[in-house]
Amino acid sequence: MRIDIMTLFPEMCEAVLSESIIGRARQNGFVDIRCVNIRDFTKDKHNRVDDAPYGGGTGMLMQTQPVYDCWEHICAELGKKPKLIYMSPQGQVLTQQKVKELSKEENLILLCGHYEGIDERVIEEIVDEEISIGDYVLTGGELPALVLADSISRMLPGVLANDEAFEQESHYSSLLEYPQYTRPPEWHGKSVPEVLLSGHHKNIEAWRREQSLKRTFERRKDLLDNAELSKSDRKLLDSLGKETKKY
Ligand code: 4HQ
Repeated sequence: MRIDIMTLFPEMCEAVLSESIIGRARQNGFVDIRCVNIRDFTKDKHNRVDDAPYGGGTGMLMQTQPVYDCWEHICAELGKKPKLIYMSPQGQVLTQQKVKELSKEENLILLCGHYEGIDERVIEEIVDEEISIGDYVLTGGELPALVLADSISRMLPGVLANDEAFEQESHYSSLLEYPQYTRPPEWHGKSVPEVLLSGHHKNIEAWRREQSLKRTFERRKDLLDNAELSKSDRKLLDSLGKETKKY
């Protein structure tokens, strides 16, 4: 998969995408992520890409010309017009289901706005979908684009180790994670749960499932609506809350 990120801050994006798991995945060719500088496409003699909003008000807006020409350049290079996603608090809030869906695309273009945003006309012309990473306000679309690129990349074959990738597909997804422990076995007077030291794999698996279910029930009941639950899962959830209705 190839992802082109249109941004005024390509170095900021590049810095994040060069590290850790995504950095390695890019180096190994499992994902091709490019950070494209919108400013390189301005025709303004002073290299400006923004201007004041018509009708007045605070802040500056990104202008149509550099954004549009940047997009045309990417599409010409690819020989196609991939789905273009504009990172915006006005979009649908990102979910793992959406991530999974987008990870099936061959190409994506992510558009990052800065300042007060982008002239609406170019959004109408080139944007296929708006996505928000949550109901709070950031200074730019770069962090949201990086969140989206990261979440999509880890779904691609080869990016995660095999056992990690398996957990993605298993019934564990859509529940919260169980707690985990590593050495030492005792720290600040706290011991690691005994079952984890027992070497009894069946019991460990059952304990982890129970922990996942309990945590999800206590912290994020809403997630249970979409979880795949066995008969014994439901029995455990029943024992947690007598008053509970549907999950
Ligand atoms: N932005 N999820 C870009 C966000 C945002 C979000 C604010 C996007 C500023 C220019 N984007 N504008 N939350 O807060 O995607």
